[in-house]
Amino acid sequence: MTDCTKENKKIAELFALEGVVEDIRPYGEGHINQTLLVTTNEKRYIMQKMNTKVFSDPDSLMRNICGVTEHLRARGIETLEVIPTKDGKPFYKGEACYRVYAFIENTVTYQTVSDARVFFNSGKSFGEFQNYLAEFDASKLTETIARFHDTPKRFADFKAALEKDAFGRAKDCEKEIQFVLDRADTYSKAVEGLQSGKLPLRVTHNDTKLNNILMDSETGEARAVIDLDTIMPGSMLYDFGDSIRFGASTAAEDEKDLEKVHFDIELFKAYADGYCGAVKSSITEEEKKLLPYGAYLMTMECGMRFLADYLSGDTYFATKYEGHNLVRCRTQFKLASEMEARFEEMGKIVQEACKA
Ligand code: ADP
Ligand code: GN1
Ligand code: MG
Repeated sequence: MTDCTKENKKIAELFALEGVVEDIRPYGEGHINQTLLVTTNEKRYIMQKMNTKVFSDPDSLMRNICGVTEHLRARGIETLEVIPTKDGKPFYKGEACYRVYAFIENTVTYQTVSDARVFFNSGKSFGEFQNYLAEFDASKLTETIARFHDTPKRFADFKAALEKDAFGRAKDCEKEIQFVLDRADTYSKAVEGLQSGKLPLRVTHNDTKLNNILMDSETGEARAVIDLDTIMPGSMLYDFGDSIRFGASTAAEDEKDLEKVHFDIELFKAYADGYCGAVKSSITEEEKKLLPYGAYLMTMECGMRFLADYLSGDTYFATKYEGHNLVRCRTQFKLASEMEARFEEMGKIVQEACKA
């Protein structure tokens, strides 16, 4: 066993696990927490070193997660099961913070959409999730990252990173920088809609990418929505949009060959059918009108966050090589530019999906 594994084993043993820890290894493709698969002689678990730079208040974060998962479980919905420490705490707080979930077996997560049916199912499941959250008392929730999807604020952060250009990287990405600057007047519609009351404030997931949902490995049906760290008040545009930016692409989020990256309108339709079918009794006319814009907005927002992180020396998103965040931002901008050309079609698809 490596020193790092021995250290992790000691931490895992602080939790109320069944059986004896036999193996620990890195797991999954998340960009924020450090995720480990822990195997005992009886069961499997997910242990995460929580990213306390990103989530500065782990106590409130875990209170949110325990509250939401209890709410879902009480309604018979499969969800994350928090495994407490041996002294009954929802997470371990030492030099770093760790939490453990039961591993949800016989499921898979996808990094790209393999078949439109899977994307339809994930849309349906995120839509249903939205409905369950509507019954959750929002006053019990702490905002875990302030102004998470406030795109004008993200744009201001991007401009500050550009101004600093701490690593002298701006010269390598002038085209990408210009792409973000040129669209400055398109970033405020969601925030303004929420402020004016034109868009309803809802409890949303806020990070609805495809690998944050576990699909049944046999049936392809959605089993559980995971990565509940960012459940906060927000807009339906965010949940719909973030799924589209990641899943309605013909390639992975970090595909280097942009020739392979396209916005796939058939996948957009599959997701819209699943999602809108589930939320059609609560969606408002304004939301319906703006869902396509939500897809564009989340794609631009994520792209400018990747680019800002590249300019700032890759301190936020986990990266596997230098330039990883730059590669990621390029796929987002390619998708956003293709969406711009298809807003009308996207709008019709959403209207149809809400009727069906
Ligand atoms: P991050 O915040 O870094 O994205 P996630 O909570 O999304 O971390 O976890 C990363 C990955 O680990 C997920 O995409 C999924 O593949 C896997 N995973 C997380 N929790 C579970 C679980 N309870 N059962 C099975 N797989 C899980
Ligand atoms: C992060 O945690 P993960 O990997 O599911 C990020 C999202 C981004 C996404 C881009 C808390 O999601 O906002 O859209 O990467 N999560 C946080 O892939 O910042
Ligand atoms: Mg995740």
